[in-house]
Amino acid sequence: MAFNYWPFINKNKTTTEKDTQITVIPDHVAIIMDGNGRWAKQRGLPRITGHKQGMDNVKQIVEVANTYEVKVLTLYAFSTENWKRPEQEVNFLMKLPQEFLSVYLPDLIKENVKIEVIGHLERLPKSTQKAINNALEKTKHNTGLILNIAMNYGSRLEMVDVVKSIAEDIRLNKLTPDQIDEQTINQRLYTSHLPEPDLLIRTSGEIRLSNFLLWQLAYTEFWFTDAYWPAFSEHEFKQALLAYQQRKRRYGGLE
Ligand code: V07
Repeated sequence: MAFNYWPFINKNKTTTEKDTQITVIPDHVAIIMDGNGRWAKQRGLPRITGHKQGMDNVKQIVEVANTYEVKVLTLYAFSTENWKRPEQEVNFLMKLPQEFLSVYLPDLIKENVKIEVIGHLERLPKSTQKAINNALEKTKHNTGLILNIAMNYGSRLEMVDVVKSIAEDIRLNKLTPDQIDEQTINQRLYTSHLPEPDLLIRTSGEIRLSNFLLWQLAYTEFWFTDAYWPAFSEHEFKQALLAYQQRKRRYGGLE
């Protein structure tokens, strides 16, 4: 085969994709899980069925990320803008955390996954908050993958919170304006204790950030796929890891 001079391409057609070695694993992968409604529409199903399938796929991808030994997986589950959706869709989405946790929390505990959340939880229904707080409590000592879920999260709101916190410290004479630097901001982000994302994945063909982790993504590699979130499988995840690894290798050659 004239084209098979590139060492990373399998010469032998019987070798599977699994033989391709992934040697560079990002510590922190962030995902915008888009396309649940479109996935359903394509099948003539209601949008909420797409969300339910998307929820089940969260568990699949958590398992994949865990086997690749990714350290942090941040998922954009509900944005501050999602409140503008039809009321019945919002109500359905608000029940998904309970639904997810009632089905999958026992597995996640066994798999040593630590659940964390970022965003304004106080605006969520009390029952949703309870289910989430219970999951945080039950997994707080786990040492495996950190599953960080963005719930009622918006990056601009996060920045507003950061600014308020800095203003308050100045008012209390704990800080002066000339002391403010990047670290002052980093320390106040919801993600202050986490490494910055190495890889951002967005599904469903949209090429924008939609108010997700604007500060934290400053140096992150981006990878986009047309696959809808419910159909985003280990195969696509691996494609994203391969693209990430190739970009890192190229840097390596130049530095
Ligand atoms: C939601 C499924 C994934 C696709 C995106 C929209 C719908 C899992 C959760 C979740 C949240 C908190 C938690 C555990 C699980 C979730 C919402 C929507 C609102 F502690 N999936 N998922 N929450 N979707």
